[in-house]
Amino acid sequence: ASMVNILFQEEVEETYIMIKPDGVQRGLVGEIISRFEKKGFKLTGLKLFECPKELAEEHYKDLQSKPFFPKLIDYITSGPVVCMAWEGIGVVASARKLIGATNPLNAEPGTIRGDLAVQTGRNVVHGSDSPDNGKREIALWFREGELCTWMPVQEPWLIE
Ligand code: IDP
Ligand code: MG
Repeated sequence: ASMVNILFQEEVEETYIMIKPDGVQRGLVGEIISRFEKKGFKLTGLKLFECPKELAEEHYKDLQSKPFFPKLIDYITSGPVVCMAWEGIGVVASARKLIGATNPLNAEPGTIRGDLAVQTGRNVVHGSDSPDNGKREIALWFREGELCTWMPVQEPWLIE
Protein backbone atom coordinates (compact mmCIF):
# COMPACT_ATOMS: atom_id res chain seq x y z
CA ALA A 1 0.00 0.00 0.00
CA SER A 2 1.26 3.52 -0.81
CA MET A 3 1.80 6.21 1.88
CA VAL A 4 -1.51 7.82 0.89
CA ASN A 5 -3.36 4.54 1.41
CA ILE A 6 -1.78 3.99 4.80
CA LEU A 7 -2.52 7.56 5.96
CA PHE A 8 -6.16 7.44 4.94
CA GLN A 9 -6.61 3.70 5.60
CA GLU A 10 -7.78 3.28 2.04
CA GLU A 11 -6.84 -0.16 0.81
CA VAL A 12 -6.60 -1.08 -2.85
CA GLU A 13 -8.94 -4.05 -3.28
CA GLU A 14 -10.35 -6.23 -6.04
CA THR A 15 -13.96 -7.22 -6.56
CA TYR A 16 -15.80 -9.60 -8.86
CA ILE A 17 -18.75 -7.97 -10.61
CA MET A 18 -21.03 -9.98 -12.88
CA ILE A 19 -23.87 -8.84 -15.10
CA LYS A 20 -26.40 -11.65 -14.75
CA PRO A 21 -28.29 -13.15 -17.74
CA ASP A 22 -31.24 -10.75 -17.33
CA GLY A 23 -28.90 -7.74 -17.54
CA VAL A 24 -27.40 -9.10 -20.76
CA GLN A 25 -30.80 -9.99 -22.27
CA ARG A 26 -32.21 -6.56 -21.39
CA GLY A 27 -29.38 -4.71 -23.12
CA LEU A 28 -27.99 -3.21 -19.90
CA VAL A 29 -24.34 -4.25 -20.34
CA GLY A 30 -23.07 -0.81 -21.39
CA GLU A 31 -25.15 1.01 -18.78
CA ILE A 32 -23.87 -1.18 -15.93
CA ILE A 33 -20.20 -1.16 -16.96
CA SER A 34 -20.44 2.60 -17.37
CA ARG A 35 -21.38 3.15 -13.73
CA PHE A 36 -18.20 1.48 -12.45
CA GLU A 37 -16.07 3.22 -15.10
CA LYS A 38 -17.47 6.67 -14.29
CA LYS A 39 -16.96 6.16 -10.56
CA GLY A 40 -13.25 5.78 -11.27
CA PHE A 41 -12.52 2.11 -10.68
CA LYS A 42 -10.08 0.18 -12.86
CA LEU A 43 -11.30 -2.67 -15.05
CA THR A 44 -8.79 -5.54 -14.96
CA GLY A 45 -10.85 -8.37 -16.47
CA LEU A 46 -13.87 -8.60 -18.80
CA LYS A 47 -15.57 -11.40 -20.73
CA LEU A 48 -18.93 -12.62 -22.00
CA PHE A 49 -19.32 -16.16 -20.73
CA GLU A 50 -21.82 -19.04 -20.57
CA CYS A 51 -21.52 -20.27 -17.01
CA PRO A 52 -21.44 -24.06 -16.45
CA LYS A 53 -23.76 -25.37 -13.72
CA GLU A 54 -20.83 -26.57 -11.56
CA LEU A 55 -19.27 -23.09 -11.55
CA ALA A 56 -22.58 -21.43 -10.60
CA GLU A 57 -22.94 -23.93 -7.74
CA GLU A 58 -19.39 -23.26 -6.52
CA HIS A 59 -19.84 -19.47 -6.75
CA TYR A 60 -23.06 -19.57 -4.69
CA LYS A 61 -22.06 -22.51 -2.42
CA ASP A 62 -22.85 -20.49 0.75
CA LEU A 63 -26.51 -20.41 -0.36
CA GLN A 64 -26.71 -24.18 -1.05
CA SER A 65 -29.25 -24.82 1.73
CA LYS A 66 -31.62 -22.01 0.69
CA PRO A 67 -34.97 -22.99 -0.86
CA PHE A 68 -34.31 -20.71 -3.85
CA PHE A 69 -30.89 -22.29 -4.63
CA PRO A 70 -32.02 -24.49 -7.60
CA LYS A 71 -33.84 -21.53 -9.18
CA LEU A 72 -30.79 -19.32 -8.60
CA ILE A 73 -28.55 -21.81 -10.43
CA ASP A 74 -31.08 -22.05 -13.33
CA TYR A 75 -31.16 -18.23 -13.49
CA ILE A 76 -27.39 -17.75 -13.56
CA THR A 77 -26.92 -20.47 -16.20
CA SER A 78 -29.89 -19.36 -18.36
CA GLY A 79 -27.80 -17.26 -20.76
CA PRO A 80 -24.48 -15.45 -21.11
CA VAL A 81 -23.16 -13.39 -18.21
CA VAL A 82 -20.57 -10.60 -18.27
CA CYS A 83 -17.69 -11.37 -15.89
CA MET A 84 -15.64 -8.46 -14.61
CA ALA A 85 -12.77 -7.83 -12.23
CA TRP A 86 -12.50 -4.27 -10.89
CA GLU A 87 -9.76 -2.78 -8.75
CA GLY A 88 -9.59 0.34 -6.59
CA ILE A 89 -9.54 1.91 -3.18
CA GLY A 90 -12.44 0.49 -1.18
CA VAL A 91 -13.89 -1.03 -4.34
CA VAL A 92 -15.65 -3.95 -2.60
CA ALA A 93 -17.97 -1.91 -0.37
CA SER A 94 -18.28 0.92 -2.89
CA ALA A 95 -19.40 -1.47 -5.65
CA ARG A 96 -22.02 -2.94 -3.29
CA LYS A 97 -23.31 0.62 -2.74
CA LEU A 98 -23.43 1.28 -6.48
CA ILE A 99 -25.30 -2.02 -6.93
CA GLY A 100 -27.85 -1.45 -4.15
CA ALA A 101 -29.88 -3.79 -1.91
CA THR A 102 -30.44 -7.45 -2.89
CA ASN A 103 -34.19 -6.83 -3.28
CA PRO A 104 -34.44 -4.17 -6.01
CA LEU A 105 -37.64 -2.81 -4.44
CA ASN A 106 -35.56 -1.89 -1.37
CA ALA A 107 -32.63 -0.57 -3.42
CA GLU A 108 -32.23 3.21 -3.41
CA PRO A 109 -32.85 5.16 -6.62
CA GLY A 110 -29.49 5.92 -8.16
CA THR A 111 -28.23 2.39 -7.55
CA ILE A 112 -28.10 -0.15 -10.37
CA ARG A 113 -30.79 -2.39 -8.86
CA GLY A 114 -32.79 0.62 -7.65
CA ASP A 115 -32.90 2.07 -11.15
CA LEU A 116 -33.00 -1.04 -13.34
CA ALA A 117 -34.71 -3.97 -11.59
CA VAL A 118 -37.84 -4.98 -9.65
CA GLN A 119 -37.29 -8.49 -8.24
CA THR A 120 -34.67 -10.27 -6.11
CA GLY A 121 -34.67 -13.23 -8.52
CA ARG A 122 -33.88 -10.87 -11.45
CA ASN A 123 -31.57 -8.32 -9.85
CA VAL A 124 -29.24 -7.90 -12.88
CA VAL A 125 -25.84 -7.80 -11.19
CA HIS A 126 -23.56 -9.51 -8.66
CA GLY A 127 -20.85 -7.93 -6.50
CA SER A 128 -18.48 -9.64 -4.04
CA ASP A 129 -19.35 -9.01 -0.37
CA SER A 130 -15.79 -8.91 1.09
CA PRO A 131 -12.19 -8.43 -0.11
CA ASP A 132 -11.52 -12.14 0.55
CA ASN A 133 -14.54 -13.17 -1.54
CA GLY A 134 -13.44 -10.69 -4.22
CA LYS A 135 -10.16 -12.58 -4.55
CA ARG A 136 -11.85 -15.97 -4.33
CA GLU A 137 -14.44 -15.15 -6.98
CA ILE A 138 -11.96 -13.55 -9.42
CA ALA A 139 -9.82 -16.71 -9.15
CA LEU A 140 -12.94 -18.82 -9.75
CA TRP A 141 -14.17 -16.98 -12.86
CA PHE A 142 -10.90 -15.94 -14.55
CA ARG A 143 -7.71 -17.65 -15.64
CA GLU A 144 -4.49 -15.77 -14.88
CA GLY A 145 -3.85 -14.74 -18.51
CA GLU A 146 -7.30 -13.16 -18.73
CA LEU A 147 -6.51 -10.40 -16.23
CA CYS A 148 -4.63 -7.19 -17.13
CA THR A 149 -2.23 -5.10 -15.09
CA TRP A 150 -2.32 -1.55 -16.45
CA MET A 151 -2.19 2.11 -15.47
CA PRO A 152 -5.17 4.22 -16.60
CA VAL A 153 -4.03 7.72 -17.68
CA GLN A 154 -6.67 9.22 -15.40
CA GLU A 155 -5.22 7.69 -12.23
CA PRO A 156 -3.26 10.77 -11.01
CA TRP A 157 -6.51 12.74 -11.41
CA LEU A 158 -8.48 10.28 -9.29
CA ILE A 159 -6.04 9.49 -6.50
CA GLU A 160 -3.93 12.22 -4.84
P1 IDP B 1 -26.42 -10.26 -3.05
O1 IDP B 1 -26.41 -10.65 -4.52
O2 IDP B 1 -27.05 -8.91 -2.84
O3 IDP B 1 -25.07 -10.40 -2.39
P2 IDP B 1 -27.16 -12.74 -1.67
O4 IDP B 1 -27.93 -12.81 -0.40
O5 IDP B 1 -25.70 -13.06 -1.63
O6 IDP B 1 -27.42 -11.28 -2.31
O7 IDP B 1 -27.89 -13.69 -2.70
C1 IDP B 1 -27.28 -14.00 -3.94
C2 IDP B 1 -28.32 -13.93 -5.02
O8 IDP B 1 -29.28 -14.96 -4.81
C3 IDP B 1 -29.14 -12.64 -5.09
O9 IDP B 1 -28.49 -11.59 -5.76
C4 IDP B 1 -30.37 -13.12 -5.82
O10 IDP B 1 -30.12 -13.23 -7.23
C5 IDP B 1 -30.54 -14.51 -5.25
N1 IDP B 1 -31.47 -14.50 -4.11
C6 IDP B 1 -31.20 -14.15 -2.84
N2 IDP B 1 -32.29 -14.24 -2.06
C7 IDP B 1 -33.27 -14.69 -2.86
C8 IDP B 1 -34.66 -14.99 -2.65
O11 IDP B 1 -35.21 -14.86 -1.55
N3 IDP B 1 -35.37 -15.43 -3.75
C9 IDP B 1 -34.80 -15.58 -4.97
N4 IDP B 1 -33.51 -15.29 -5.21
C10 IDP B 1 -32.75 -14.86 -4.18
MG1 MG C 1 -23.90 -12.13 -2.02
